Amino acid sequence: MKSVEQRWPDEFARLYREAGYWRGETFPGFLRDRAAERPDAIAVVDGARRWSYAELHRRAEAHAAGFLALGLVPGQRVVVQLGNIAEFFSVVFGLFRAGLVPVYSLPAHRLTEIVHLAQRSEAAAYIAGEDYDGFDYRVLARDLRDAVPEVRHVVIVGDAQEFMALDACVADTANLPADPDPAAVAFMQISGGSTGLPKLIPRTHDDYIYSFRASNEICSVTQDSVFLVALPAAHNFPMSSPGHMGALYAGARVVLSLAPNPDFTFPLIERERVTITGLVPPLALLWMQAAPTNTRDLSSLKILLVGGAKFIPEAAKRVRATLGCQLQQVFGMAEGLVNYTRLNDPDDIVIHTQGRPISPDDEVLVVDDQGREVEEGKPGYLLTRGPYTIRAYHNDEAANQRSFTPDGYYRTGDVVRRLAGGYLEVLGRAGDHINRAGEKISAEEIEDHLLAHSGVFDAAIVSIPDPTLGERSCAFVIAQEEGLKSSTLKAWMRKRGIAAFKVPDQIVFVDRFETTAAGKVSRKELRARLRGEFLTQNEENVQ
Ligand code: OOB
Repeated sequence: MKSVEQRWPDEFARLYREAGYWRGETFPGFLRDRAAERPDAIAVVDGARRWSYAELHRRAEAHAAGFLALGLVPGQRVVVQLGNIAEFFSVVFGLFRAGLVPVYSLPAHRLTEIVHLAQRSEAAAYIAGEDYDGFDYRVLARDLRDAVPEVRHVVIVGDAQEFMALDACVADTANLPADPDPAAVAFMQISGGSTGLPKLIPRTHDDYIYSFRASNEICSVTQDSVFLVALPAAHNFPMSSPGHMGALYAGARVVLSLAPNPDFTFPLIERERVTITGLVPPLALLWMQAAPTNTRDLSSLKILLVGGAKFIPEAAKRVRATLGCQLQQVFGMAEGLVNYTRLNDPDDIVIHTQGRPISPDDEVLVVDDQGREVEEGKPGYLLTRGPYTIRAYHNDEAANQRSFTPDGYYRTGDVVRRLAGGYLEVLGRAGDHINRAGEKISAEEIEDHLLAHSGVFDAAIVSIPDPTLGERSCAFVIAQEEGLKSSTLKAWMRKRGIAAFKVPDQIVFVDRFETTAAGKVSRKELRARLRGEFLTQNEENVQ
């Protein structure tokens, strides 16, 4: 089994410690501290369930002992697939306490993705809920065990059937090991990058805690805050910007919503007096649309963070008037770097930029095709390194070669302009992924699925602007089967065991892909050309 690590060169690690970014704190350590300081304060609200800090801490410790009693060994990886339920927290804090490494998958993921994550991380266990949003994860667990027998343990929240129930996964905490090393990897996030299958992003206690501790300051999160988790809890954005982890670090209250739409969230905002939340742009639009006819009291809401995809200025302008709260734009990535507009920034900055980095030691370069820095105000590719940006993916040498410069900068793939004061405006991206309502879909990954269909000769996936989703996916397909229909192909894709958001929104059949006189074009050029042709032909249909 490969060990999981994330290392910065010594001189950087020293600088980050000396500057006070890395303080040697750990997840189990801060939860224990909060539980000691404010045992009765409510940490997590899930429907009618309200867990205090003492309760969350007690459960996490018992599960930590339970996980180790199964035979799991510190350092092993555990794929976690839980929705917005309280057990998300008792499970992950239990894993942290045991020195086990959660690999965060999304509830929308299906067998293909879970198998990939389990294999790539060499996971020894899988933890899921019995069902969520109408899907039975025990079925997925059975298929996973067949596909990857190395996943020896399955723990299910709720009715576990033949598996181990989370409630039963408890043991005496007397023999728990010491807290993990703050420089060790605490968990792995997954990348929504542009090539192939998701990559694993190892984040350490030191670096991640810094990112949300500093975010708390930037977003004024204190123990009196109430943070609503409207997006999937396993996403990096609602986890750390400042997110549920920032809120728990502050000793604040985390309120879970099963769905992000106003029918679910507005009553929760009223009932729990929510003060801050984060949304992707399409949801922010939906909330603003619902606000005029809403009868719920949203006056407690002070801050709305919007990020994950570009929030257009016309929409950004309307946040305060419609929802009565202050907007903070967030431009971040699971690999690290996060930018915020600040609470005291002038409207112009808040509306037109995606903020500036968290840390004075976030190094940002905006470069041209040759890697030379461009002038302020000119578009270029964003490269970054810093105290909470990874230096390498886990177990993926090819991706590491592509995604990091020799001196350790992460190539974000985003095209930005740097403005006065270090503010960034996101203009687009270099890589071929579709940013569908904040979910990143790799063109290559979907093309590979389509090519597996016997009726498909070739396929190219492109992003098309969409008025509600921001972008939607469009597959150009050359069929080699008479009468192949897009509905058939979509239905077939749905059965491939992939997240539903990856099924192409639209399929356009074409006879051939144009090539240049010189012969074959690259996939990248082909996608760009198809996209261009589609947009010119459908000018009035797309935004
Ligand atoms: C967040 O993280 P990821 O890893 O799902 O996606 C990162 C990518 C960025 O490289 C960029 O292409 C895009 O998502 N993005 C934005 C954006 N925020 C993210 N593009 C335009 N405007 C924005 N405000 O999406 C994420 C992680 C932490 C905080 C916020 C978002």
